[in-house]
Amino acid sequence: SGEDGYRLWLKYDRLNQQSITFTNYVPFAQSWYVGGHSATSKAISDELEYAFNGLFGKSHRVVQQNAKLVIVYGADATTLYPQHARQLSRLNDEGYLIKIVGQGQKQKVLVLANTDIGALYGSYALLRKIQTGTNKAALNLESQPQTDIRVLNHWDNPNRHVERGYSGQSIWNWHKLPTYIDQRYIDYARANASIGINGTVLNNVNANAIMLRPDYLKKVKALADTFRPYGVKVYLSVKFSSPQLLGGLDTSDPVKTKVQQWWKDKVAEIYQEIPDFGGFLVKANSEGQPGPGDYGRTHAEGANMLADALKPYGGIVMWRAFVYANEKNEERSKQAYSEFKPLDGQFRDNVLVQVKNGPIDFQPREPYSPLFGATPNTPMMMEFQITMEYLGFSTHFVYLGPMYEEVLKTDTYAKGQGSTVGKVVSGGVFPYKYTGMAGVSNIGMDRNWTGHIILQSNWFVFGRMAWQPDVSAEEVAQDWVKMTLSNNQKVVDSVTKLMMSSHETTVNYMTPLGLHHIMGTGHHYGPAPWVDNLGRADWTPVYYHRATKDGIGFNRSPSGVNSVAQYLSPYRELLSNPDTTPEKFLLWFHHLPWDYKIKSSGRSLWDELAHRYYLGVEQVANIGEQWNALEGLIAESQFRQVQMSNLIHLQEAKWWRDACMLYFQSLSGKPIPDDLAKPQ
Ligand code: GCW
Repeated sequence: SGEDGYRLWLKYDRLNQQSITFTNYVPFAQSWYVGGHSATSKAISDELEYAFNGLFGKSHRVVQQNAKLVIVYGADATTLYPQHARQLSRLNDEGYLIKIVGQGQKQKVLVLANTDIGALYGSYALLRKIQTGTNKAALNLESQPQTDIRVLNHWDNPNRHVERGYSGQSIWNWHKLPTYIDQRYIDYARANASIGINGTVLNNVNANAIMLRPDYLKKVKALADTFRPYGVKVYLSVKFSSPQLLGGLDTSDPVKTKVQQWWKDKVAEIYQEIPDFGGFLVKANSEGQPGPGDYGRTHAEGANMLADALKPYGGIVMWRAFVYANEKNEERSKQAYSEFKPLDGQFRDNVLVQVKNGPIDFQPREPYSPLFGATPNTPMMMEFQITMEYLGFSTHFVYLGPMYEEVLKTDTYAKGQGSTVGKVVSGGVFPYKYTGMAGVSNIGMDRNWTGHIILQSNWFVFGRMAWQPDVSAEEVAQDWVKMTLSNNQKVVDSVTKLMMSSHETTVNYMTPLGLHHIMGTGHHYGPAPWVDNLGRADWTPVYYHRATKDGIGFNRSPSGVNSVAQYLSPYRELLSNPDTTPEKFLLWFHHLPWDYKIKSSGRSLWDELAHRYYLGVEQVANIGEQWNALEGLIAESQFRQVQMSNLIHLQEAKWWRDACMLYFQSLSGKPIPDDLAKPQ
């Protein structure tokens, strides 16, 4: 049924005819006009038609003069509404204005933009305002994206397996492309456009060179053609050794003319098919992938070769900073900074360096990567993980908005106070030519797209935060609940509250107080803090928690591996001392005795650890109870899906707690505090 989650936040369920929202907005649904003749203008009309029929049970398109809702862009907008031309001229190509003008019968809503894509974003914004029951008076809006490149990264392989994907197979049906255009591709583009995502990297960063073969480029072209009206550009991950693998060359050394020529020819071939192709994403010299380092060249030399090939067409390179190697003999959290900071200024102007939010690897919680704020001349692009590799796959109820927000709002002090990570990423600290944010997709063939209804919100919030890095996670959660589940106040309040605390809850039962990388080896599901025999320190849990009978935690302070030196003052000094380190990062930066006194609670470190693990489980139990109280207020199928997942979630939270407590107890030799050790 339509309630099973397939329609995401674009459900457009019928509004109650008695509601103020219905009365307020129904005149516009009965009298709307969209200007222009582009494919995007048609996409806008299609969406309005569909949405208004859903929300109001009626929709009527009229000529411009008679319309109560007018959506126009470009010259139409400035000619028809010269009074708004100045405001429009201050907006970029993707921005929009929504205006409510006139009174009573004469009242009109205007959606104005410089381009058809801006008008598309404005239309989705208007629909969102209606879906969330916004008062008409609050409809005057001006918005434009604060980052340029807002992309999903699909870790999808050509055989449809999704690396770290927990929602079924890849939605890209390479076998039936280019001829068969699945409706899902169009719905995917609609969903992305509705939250401002303007690009997609179709394939895994652990790239298969096959994607650049002429027959695959035809398939990629078919997707690009499908997404174009929705403003979603296509990008590809490329394998650095493609000149050898596909071209039959004997090298992929970036300084060799024949290698450069091979890429130039390949890029020309791509643009022949896809004139607005976005560019390349590259994982090089990382976890076994080939790269410029194979020839003694730097990351900059590798990236620049590709950038030069793409430049004539306006394409860009997103070069990943996720590089680390056990052989380097440097602590893993420090390696990306050590490698890339010295390269600042050496990259072409169409290269962005894409950095994971934290310095290790998408842990439930990490401090921000010190590369943010460290490179005045090289745009650092944010990479968030939307898929839940280290956060319970797709059975745990976890909203990532607060986690993204925590990172984006942290101050780097790069140019004094207020130089938040979000500002760095959006070019507000250093004037980057390009800015961007990438989210590793959680989408698959599951009916509900993301394997768990609640996890749809992570796709949603990623888009909203890429558009506006300082948007509040709570506001976005509310919008999502209203659009996806229900406008019922009890549902909105209760689910938003659960969502807002769900990330902290997960950290509590998985990795409290700054613990990290203690998940099961390889698959990263469930606890395995005891694993100590992997032969590589940088993959081994005991190396990260360092628990012994004396204490626990990783000393990254100046008396240890001194990764804190990569942060700027005064954050650096704060992190150097356990007494001033935020408790959430305590064991990330310090090794402390079990009886170290925790400031906020006065408990010993051991008791605090136990307290958090037990609290996490209680909080998960509470999610289940609160959810159950909403029965009847949410569509049956959505309700049941989440209810069943909550049962798994609770079992697994207990698994985490018990496994970690028993293991750490075997080292600390301390009892579980009395107030916790009641029968469960
Ligand atoms: O988190 C790790 C994952 C790998 C992934 C890698 C990366 C795509 O375990 O599966 O590979 O990060 O980001 O490159």
